[in-house]
Amino acid sequence: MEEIRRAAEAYYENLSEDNKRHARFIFSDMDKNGDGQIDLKEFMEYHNNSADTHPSLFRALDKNNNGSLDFEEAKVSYYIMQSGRALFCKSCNTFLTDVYFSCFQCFSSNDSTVSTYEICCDCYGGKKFTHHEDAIFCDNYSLLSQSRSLALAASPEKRRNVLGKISTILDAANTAAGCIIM
Ligand SMILES: [Ca+2]
Ligand SMILES: [Ca+2]
Ligand SMILES: [Zn+2]
Ligand SMILES: [Zn+2]
Repeated sequence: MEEIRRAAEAYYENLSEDNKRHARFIFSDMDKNGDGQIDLKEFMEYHNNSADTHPSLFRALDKNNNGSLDFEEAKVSYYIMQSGRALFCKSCNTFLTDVYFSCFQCFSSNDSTVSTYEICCDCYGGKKFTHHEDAIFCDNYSLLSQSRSLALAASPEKRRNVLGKISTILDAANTAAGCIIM
């Protein structure tokens, strides 16, 4: 989780003043009783309409374990939501705080209906998951470098597909960020 916290801090420092205000706005919007803290109930209610939340995410965000999030802790939540980093283990459903493994075939599939399959180190190491038999799992770091070699090794046409896919992902991320800046 420490890694995500550091990334969130760097991300926040590079936000425009408008976006920082927006992060503040989201925080006070979540803080229904206005006590300057987000408790689990407020957090879950706020994210009610989205599937990308889970109490394990809240617990991971609550750095000092006092059962609520102050603004500093909530900044990390803002980053996770904006960057699409809200990933949960497909097997045990816990929030993937640090390194995780992902099925390479599903990740690099050209079929947009195939969803990615991520699992935590415990589930992967303990073989506590069911996925297609021939799955090759890569950790998130090697996935990143594999994506590059995949893009470089692919035929020009396939490369366009890979790059197209990446830019679609980036577009989606930008649109998501753009939507709530308004
Ligand atoms: Ca509150
Ligand atoms: Ca706390
Ligand atoms: Zn797991
Ligand atoms: Zn797979």
